[in-house]
Order: sequence, then C-alpha cells, then structure tokens
Amino acid sequence: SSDGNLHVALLPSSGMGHLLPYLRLAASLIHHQCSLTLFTTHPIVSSAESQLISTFLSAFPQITQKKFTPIPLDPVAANITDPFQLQWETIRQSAHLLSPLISSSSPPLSFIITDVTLMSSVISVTAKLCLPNYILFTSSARMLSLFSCFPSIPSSIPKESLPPILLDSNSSFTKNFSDNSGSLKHFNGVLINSFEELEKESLEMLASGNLTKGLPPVFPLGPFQPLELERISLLAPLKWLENQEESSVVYVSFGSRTAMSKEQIRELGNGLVLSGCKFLWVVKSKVVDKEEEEGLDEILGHQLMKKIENNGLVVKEWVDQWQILSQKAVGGFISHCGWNSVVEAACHGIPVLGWPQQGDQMINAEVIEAGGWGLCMKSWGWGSNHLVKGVEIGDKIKELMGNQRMKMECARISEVAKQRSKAGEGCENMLKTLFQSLTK
Ligand code: BUP
Repeated sequence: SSDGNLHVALLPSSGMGHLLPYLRLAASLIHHQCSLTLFTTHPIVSSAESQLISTFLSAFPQITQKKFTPIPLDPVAANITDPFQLQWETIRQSAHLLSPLISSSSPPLSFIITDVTLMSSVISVTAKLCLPNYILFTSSARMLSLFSCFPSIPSSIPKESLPPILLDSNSSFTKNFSDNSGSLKHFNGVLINSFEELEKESLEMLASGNLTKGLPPVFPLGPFQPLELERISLLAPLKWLENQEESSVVYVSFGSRTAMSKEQIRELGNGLVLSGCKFLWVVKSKVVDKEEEEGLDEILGHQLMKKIENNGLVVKEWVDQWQILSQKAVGGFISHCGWNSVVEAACHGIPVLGWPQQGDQMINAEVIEAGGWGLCMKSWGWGSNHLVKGVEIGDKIKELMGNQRMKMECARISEVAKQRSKAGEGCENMLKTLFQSLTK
C-alpha cells in the first residue's frame, strides 16, 4: 500500500481517557502497514495505564516502545493537586528531552501524533527537527471549536459551560490551554474520535474555516473501536446483567479519574435505590486507582449496602465498559460525560444522564442534549460545588429510563455508528485522505 513506508510516533498524555484512544488509533495505523513508535512516560500514574500499556505492547511486538522519563516536578511548587494534570505539566516542562528520542528513531519518523495537553511544548521541539505534527484530540468536536478560538468563546457555547478553572485567566491551566490553542496553526491536522451524525454542526463549523484563522484540517475518525486486548477478566458484572430484563438496568460510572466525596456517593446510592431501577454502579473514591484502600462497606456504609443488596451490583474494580454497554439489559447510563464514554454510549444506543464533573464534560454533555438522546444536568453543578440529594437523583433516573423519544433518537445514532465502524467506512476512508494529504 502507498502508506507502507510511514513511521508514525504516538505521544499520548496521561490518564486512561487519553491513552485508550491512542492505542485504538494505533491499531488502525498498523492495519495501514505503518511502522509505529509509542512514547511512554515514566513513572506511569495509574495501575490501569501500566497494565494496558504492557498488554498492548505484548499484543503488538512490532511496535517500538520509547521510554521517556521527564524531570519530576514538585506538586506544591507547581501548585497542581491532580496527579494526572501534574504529569501533563511534567511532560511539558521536560519536552526538550524528547528531542534525542525523536532524532534517534529508525527509520526516521514521518510524523508524530500528540495530545492537546502537550501541544505547544512538543511543537517547539519538532519544529527544530522539521517533523510534521498531528494532534489526536481526545474530546468532542464541540470542545475543539472552543479550544481553537480560545480565549474567545464561540457563540454556540455558553460561558457557563466552561470549567470554572478556564474562567480564571491567571491560572496556569488557562495559560497552558491558551498556549496550546495558539500553537494549533503550526500543526498539520487534528484527528478526532467523532463522526458527522454525532456532531454535524461542530464538524461543519470546523471545516468551514470561519471559526478561526489557520485551523489545520480536522479528520473525524470515529467512532473508535475497542481492542480485543481491552477485554478484562472481571466477569461478575456481565454475568449479573445476563439475568436482568431488557433495558431495565442503569449503568453508573464517572470515568477513570473522578472521585466523588463520600457524602455525594451515598446520596447517589440513595437516589439509585429510590429510582426503583436495577443498577450496575462503578464506585470510585480516589482519583488514582492505586490509592483505593477503603472497601465498599466503608464507603457506602452498612445501611446503604443493605438497601442496595436486592437492587443492584456495586463494584470498585475496572470493568469492561464497552461490553457492559452492549448488553441488552442496559437501558441508561449515568455518566460524567468523558468523551470516550459519550461515544461508546452513542455506539450502543444508550441514553445518557449527563452529570459533568470537570474539564470538557459539560460541553460534551451538551452534545448529547442537543442530539436529543440524553439529559445534561447543568443545575447539579461542577463536582464538589454542592451536594445533589438522592430524591432529585432518583427522579431524574426515572425520567431517563422512561423516555421513549430519547431511546429512539439514540437507536438511530447507534445504527449510523455501526455502519461507520464496518471496514471501509469512517476511519479507514479518513485515514486514506490523511495519507494522501501527506504525500502531496
Ligand atoms: Br472507570 C472505567 N472501565 O471501569 P472517558 C473506564 N473504562 O472500560 P475519563 C472502562 O475508560 P478523561 C472502567 O470505556 C472509556 O473508554 C471507558 O474515558 C473506559 O473518561 C475510558 O469516558 C474512560 O473519556 O477520562 O476516564 O474521565 O476525563 O480524560 O476524558
């Protein structure tokens, strides 16, 4: 094939929500006979990431791993409490150390694909090496439209949907976001896990060139498919789902890096019980999986545990979300609206009760709301801001599970998503266009 002699390097950022789409993309690139180098950053923050990387590398021995060890940052001096964000900043500040790793790659690299959180620091390295750059943007096209204009805000996005931290122009987070946005015009293209039927307006706006000057082409490659190697051995949730009635279960997960307060977790538990629905609930009380020490008994309390017994299954471990969403029994999803979860829900036609917690999640939840296949709970605020009571949560779950219109809308999107996932559609065609643009 014409793209057979390309050597592509992938530099993901930290967090499962960033890593997973990189590895899913990597598998498609291998399908196109590209040689691949995967940059991994050490030490790795979560066990979930370490495990996935090693499983991935043993499944694809033809991929070269290049270990990158940035100079550690002091979290206090850097004023960053979130360990994943700290890792982003650590990589940014050590980006110059990537230079020898890039130069020594053999055969020489054709281009590098990197993460939005690392853009401006990576471009300063690759510009000197004259290496073309792409971004794999791990969020929505709607979020990309904000990112590409920032600090301006597109008229389609309400200011209240921005995470509070981005409204503080003095925060280092906002400064990085701005710098990265400013470097966008130096990139050759943006790859994104989205597709027309999911985000028509935003993708059209991005393609029109009216949004911002010098925006490189956007390649909607979605929906990304999970890899066989992502399947995990925790079978209890799937076994339990097999015995539940069709569309009767609400699946609850807030992704890999959102920990709720114990108080909010218990209100959510009460809400689930009050809804009268069956539920499968992934509980997380610590930001990094390695630190999860308390048992469910301690987190939920004995009383709530008793009430839950006959209604739901609660787990603390990593689950096979893709498989769970594909089960007939699942009829709704309470989600923080991390972008991977949104796309996965769309693929399986599961209506979402969106409860954004941080970052891009409110903007992603608005995609669902606008598409008519879920609810975006703006009034529930940003994460820790205030406590949402069980009664209110229970009512919303009933609304989610009873809404036929949302179910139909969602089934329609899922049909299109399935079509696109078939060989020869979506990702494949877009990758071809991408390779053609490279050889021009
Ligand atoms: Br938790 C969990 N099993 O138990 P998002 C997550 N996932 O398969 P996040 C599991 O991780 P950011 C689990 O299917 C999705 O592909 C899930 O990504 C999978 O949210 C991914 O949804 C999670 O984007 O990341 O983890 O909060 O905030 O960085 O988007």
